[in-house]
Amino acid sequence: MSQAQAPEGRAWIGLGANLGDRGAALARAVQALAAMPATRVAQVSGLYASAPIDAGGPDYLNAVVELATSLAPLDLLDALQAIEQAAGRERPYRNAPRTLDLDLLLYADQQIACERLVVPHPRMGERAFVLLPLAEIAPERVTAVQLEAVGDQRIERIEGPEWVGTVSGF
Ligand code: A4P
Ligand code: MG
Repeated sequence: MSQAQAPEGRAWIGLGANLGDRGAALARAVQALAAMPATRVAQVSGLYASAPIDAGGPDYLNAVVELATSLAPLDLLDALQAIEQAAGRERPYRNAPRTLDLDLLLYADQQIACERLVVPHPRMGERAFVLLPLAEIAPERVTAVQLEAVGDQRIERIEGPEWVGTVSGF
């Protein structure tokens, strides 16, 4: 990893898991995010259980984390993918059930479109499992119209932000 330094800015990461010990995987992921170079965890949303969208398999656990980071976007993506791999992520097909998915949702106010990275995440605006936890910690980044549009998706907030400390494995 080149670890090019950018001025410190905010980035929001979507966390999801629907295989294995999902809560422990997400809690360990937050710990791994906090251990990335030039990065700290600024905020953690509550923990949500959600029905799979555009995918099959068991229900997901989802959350969103706000980072303060000096990593440049592609270095941040490299670090996220390394954490996914360490969590045993396999990619048999698109939207396959997964032990851990880390998506870069937003990087400051930047718009990025290159082969490996599109930011804002192109599907985030249609997904309750992103919008609800994001609205908790960054309400200015989510609109009422977006929230209304995903109102029919099955999702439940099962814990507040303290889940990070209470789920086993952290
Ligand atoms: N990539 C491009 N832009 C980004 C970005 N902003 N963040 C590229 C992360 N990666 C980005 O991702 C494939 C490639 O996308 C990466 O190599 C990267 O270069 P992946 O994680 O390997 O594959 P994927 O998970 O199948 O795709 P993706 O895009 O993560 O899927 P989605 O669209 O996020 O959907 N339902 C519920 N309830 N909860 C969920 O968490 N997740 C999905 C995954 C589907 N349904 C779900 C959930
Ligand atoms: Mg992904």
